[in-house]
Amino acid sequence: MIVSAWSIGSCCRQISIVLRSGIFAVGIGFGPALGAGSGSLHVLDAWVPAADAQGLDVPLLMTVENDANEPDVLLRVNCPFANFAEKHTVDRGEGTPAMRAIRSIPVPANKAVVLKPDGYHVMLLQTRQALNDGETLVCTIVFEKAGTLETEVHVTRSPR
Ligand SMILES: [Cu+2]
Repeated sequence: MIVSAWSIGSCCRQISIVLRSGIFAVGIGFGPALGAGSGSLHVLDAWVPAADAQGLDVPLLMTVENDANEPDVLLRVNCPFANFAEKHTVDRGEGTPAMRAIRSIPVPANKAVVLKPDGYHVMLLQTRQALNDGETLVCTIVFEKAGTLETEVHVTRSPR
């Protein structure tokens, strides 16, 4: 199951490469169904760690690829399997690195932002169900310019 989940991820990547090279007919047909996004902003490889219980806080990790010449901003996330979602950054000062909630996650122009536990990420709070390894869920992500994108989220015990 994990293998097929990650092969979907690399499939998305191929599609966005196709989009960039200008063969639009192929990309438009597959993009929305795979959660690859519309236009020049794509969400790739979204995943959450598996969890046996509900009521937990889990990170939602993904790559946001912005092919536009303008910066964008990740404003909100809604996942039906969690009560709340926060955007986090990690502060590194004198002591131990600490997470902090922020209003939005910047997505620079012509860049791919990799959300990760020790940098910008989304934290899902109070999960409403167990998250089973191999399962595929769906979340909605709202960007300031690109608008609302639906993306598949893979549950995995062993990320790459
Ligand atoms: Cu966090």
